[in-house]
Amino acid sequence: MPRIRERQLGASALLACVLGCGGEPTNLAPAAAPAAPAVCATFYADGDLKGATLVSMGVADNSPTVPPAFNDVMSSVAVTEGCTVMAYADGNYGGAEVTFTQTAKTVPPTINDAMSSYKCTCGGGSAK
Ligand SMILES: [Ca+2]
Repeated sequence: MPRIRERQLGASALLACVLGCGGEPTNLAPAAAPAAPAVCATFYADGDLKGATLVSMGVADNSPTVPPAFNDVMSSVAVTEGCTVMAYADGNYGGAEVTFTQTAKTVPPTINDAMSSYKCTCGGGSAK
């Protein structure tokens, strides 16, 4: 008889725990997926990542033109890890093209003060 009461006690204690023992919340949030980078790359008007900036947002950002104030001024670029920037000397992805897979505090002469359009992609995604 005492053993049965013991078992009943154990069962009710277990039930109480299922309903909530306190402490950790029971509704566990699913593991967060790696967030897509909000910024693909940041272009700078001057070298050493200085001067006016133009920010490329998203995992696939194509700009056939850049804002007039930023046309032919890019001199350095900060590339988000895992992202790739293709900078073009002319609009609509024309002219000399330089690809950046990492931050460049200086850029090749072919693209320095020349960028007029760009494509930026992250995570191996293909831009259209
Ligand atoms: Ca410049």
